[in-house]
Amino acid sequence: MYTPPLLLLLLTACHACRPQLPSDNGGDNGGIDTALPDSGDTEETADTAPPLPNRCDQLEVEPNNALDVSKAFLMEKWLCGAFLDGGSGGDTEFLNFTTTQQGWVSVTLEAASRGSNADAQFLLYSDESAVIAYDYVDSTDPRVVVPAAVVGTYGLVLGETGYLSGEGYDWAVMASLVKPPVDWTFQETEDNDDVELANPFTLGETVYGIMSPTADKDWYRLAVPDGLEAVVFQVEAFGSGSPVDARIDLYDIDGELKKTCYSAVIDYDLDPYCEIKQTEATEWTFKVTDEYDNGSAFSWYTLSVSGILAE
Ligand SMILES: [Ca+2]
Ligand SMILES: [Ca+2]
Ligand SMILES: [Ca+2]
Ligand SMILES: [Ca+2]
Repeated sequence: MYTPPLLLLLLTACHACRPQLPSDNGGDNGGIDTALPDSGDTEETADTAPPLPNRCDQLEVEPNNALDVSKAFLMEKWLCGAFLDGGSGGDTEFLNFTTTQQGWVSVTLEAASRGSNADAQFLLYSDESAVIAYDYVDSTDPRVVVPAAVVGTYGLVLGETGYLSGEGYDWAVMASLVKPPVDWTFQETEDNDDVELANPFTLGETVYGIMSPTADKDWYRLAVPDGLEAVVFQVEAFGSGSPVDARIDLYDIDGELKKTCYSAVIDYDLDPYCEIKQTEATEWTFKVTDEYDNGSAFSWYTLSVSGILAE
């Protein structure tokens, strides 16, 4: 997965601009309130407003090319817009939405899947985290599902990966509160960044972990009984909307690296799945990292370890 510069630049800008976020400035940010489509008294919702396009519940309001003109939109409804007249720098869309409770949030951006020419990407950020999403499994349309611990305003910046804009570069985005996409039996305990600090792991369990800060290392230690044929390590992350591209490094009882798992058997499945033959009682240590050392409070994974019994 490569890293286009566009949203990285915006990300840097956003960090610099954090004190001006709508949630922080008491609502005196021009444009935020007037962008809400249900406010009933704005020019955008006048009687003469054209009907909404198919599968659109609200429309983008320009200008929105900078954080100080970020436009609020409603969760659970499609917001439609276009990368239009952006010049050589492309058209960027600074948006925001507000949660009312803790939980998990999904953000889905549809462009190619709606017939648009745009290769759309987005930056999602809160006061404490940020993630950039380029694509999702087998589509150039990005989607993330992340824990939303912060109740309040989340920023969203949309961009076209090649800075392209014009006729036919439409997009639609929705932010939703969703159920947790995964189950787990225990949560990691930091600091586990060194093998000496490995969290104990029992066969049959599933851990929930966060890759944060960047270049986080999560070490685990697993006792394996005899009578097994193999041990199976299985990550769930990217395939369920996490930004994490996980990797597992497995070490034997002597501390020797025995196997590194990057992905599943199926193409495009970034979530590692690996089996390792193990018939005698022993101990494994293993480390979960992000392949690109990315990390944030949004960067979650689960890892299940199970035994395959000998015939
Ligand atoms: Ca636009
Ligand atoms: Ca714009
Ligand atoms: Ca961690
Ligand atoms: Ca760690």
